[in-house]
Amino acid sequence: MIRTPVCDLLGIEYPVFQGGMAYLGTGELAGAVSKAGGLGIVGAGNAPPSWVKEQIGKVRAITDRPFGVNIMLLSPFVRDIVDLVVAEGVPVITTGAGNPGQFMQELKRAGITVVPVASAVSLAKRMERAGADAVIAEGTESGGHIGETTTMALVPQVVDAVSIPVIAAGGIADGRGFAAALALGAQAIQMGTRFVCATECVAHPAYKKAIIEAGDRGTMVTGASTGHPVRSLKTRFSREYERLEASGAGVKELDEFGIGRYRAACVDGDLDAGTVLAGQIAGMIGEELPAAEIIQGIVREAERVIGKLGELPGVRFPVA
Ligand code: TUI
Repeated sequence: MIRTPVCDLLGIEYPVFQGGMAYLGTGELAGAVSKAGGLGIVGAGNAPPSWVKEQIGKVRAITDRPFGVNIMLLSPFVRDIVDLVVAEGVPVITTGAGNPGQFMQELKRAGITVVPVASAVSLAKRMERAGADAVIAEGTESGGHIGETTTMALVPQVVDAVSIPVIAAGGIADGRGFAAALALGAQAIQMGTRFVCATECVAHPAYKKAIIEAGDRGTMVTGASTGHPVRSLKTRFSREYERLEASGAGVKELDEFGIGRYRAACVDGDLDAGTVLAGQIAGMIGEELPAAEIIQGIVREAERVIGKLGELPGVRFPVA
């Protein structure tokens, strides 16, 4: 049994978070993850509060266990989503793509546990000062909007820089990665790409298939010139976007070219015109599985890996 203080902080059985993904972090997926003992997270993305409220209702119809809502801080509805999660008594909030400082006191006063995502040590320290209960250190291996530092380098530096629990995200999809994250000082892991390929995830079958078929070099990063670098699978659209960006197109033109592309891929399954947000670990994901099997499998494998650390092939631990 892998238990850490984060399990007690959040009232969950296993220290495994599901990344809060726009469109894909629905009530069905978040409910399945929470029911299985992890932390399921509804991804508010750019959705209106009515959609998020519906998803919260779906989670609660599936399980009484704790769950979260991810607030994407660039959303035009961010103010209304904060009001909604307070009114609904959502137990845990994660945030992405910004600093939740301005909402922190309000969320904390409502008794909500606040766990922002940070992609750099400076951000993690700022979030701790603002009152965060824990922080998700997300490496550049992740899908979607990313920072510069790898999970391997970021996690221990964040662990050393803050006193609150750290959750590792980016490039983790099996028990070896889970064990490595614990070795780096993390108290939990968060997985996005792995849960896109959960049976309960509403991603279009073509989107899941593209992840399952991707190799280790299957992703690329575009949008650095806009200030919002994004990792996605190499598709016809992402190549076209890369060419447009390299030709010196401005932020406005690039933003317009990108409108609706994520929805096109994950809802409509249009992989030519759409953007398939996914992390580098897509290369290791080989099948669609129910969320409960993903969680049980990764916990069991991490336990086995940790138990066998003294028996690694070719590695000898000198006896003092
Ligand atoms: O947020 C994510 N992943 C996302 S958000 C998203 S929607 C989007 N699409 C295009 C452009 C921007 C957003 C798709 N994927 N992960 C968590 C995350 N947060 N990664 C990096 C950050 C982050 C970045 C800057 C957190 C804080 C931050 O603060 C900046 C500041 O100056 O305060």
